[in-house]
Amino acid sequence: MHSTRRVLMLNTPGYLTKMTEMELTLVGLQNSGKTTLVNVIASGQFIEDSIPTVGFNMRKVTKGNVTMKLWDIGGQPRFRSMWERYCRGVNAIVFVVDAADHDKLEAAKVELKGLLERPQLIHIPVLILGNKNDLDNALSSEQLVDIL
Ligand SMILES: Nc1nc2c(ncn2[C@@H]2O[C@H](COP(=O)(O)OP(=O)(O)OP(=O)(O)O)[C@@H](O)[C@H]2O)c(=O)[nH]1
Ligand SMILES: [Mg+2]
Repeated sequence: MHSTRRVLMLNTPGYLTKMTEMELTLVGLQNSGKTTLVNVIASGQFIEDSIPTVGFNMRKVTKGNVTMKLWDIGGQPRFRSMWERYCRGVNAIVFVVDAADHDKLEAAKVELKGLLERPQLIHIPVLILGNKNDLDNALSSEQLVDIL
């Protein structure tokens, strides 16, 4: 018995075959899970005991034809004045929210609003990422939209 092999020819659009580089900045309150997310994107591993980021980290990750430069900025109040500087000129901003920490949502809202109002960032797309949705008390994305 012999197997039949099918050859599939795809006419891929240019953006899939060309090397693309993009730069993203992750911001959000401390403990929202930015560094953990970067680790998962970079190595597929959930590292439980990540330590709070002091200042920022930069990681370059290549997935297929896309190389991402990820700026992971500390979320503690003393680092928040740096956020704008690291967000300028990037392709997109990822604002990470701990969807299970209800007490911090108001503070997250204030910081998000402040960031969106910066004239230098007005044209940069922002992704709001509701994180920690594995936890029972995590809010859904619809609930986050209502609150934020
Ligand atoms: N249950 C759960 N815990 C998470 C998740 N993501 C991150 N954590 C935990 O949340 C804590 C904080 O994660 P970090 O990635 O250090 O948070 P951060 O936003 O980088 O914090 P700063 O660097 O201080 O701004 C760690 O104990 C993580 O293990 C998640 O998706 N689910
Ligand atoms: Mg961090």
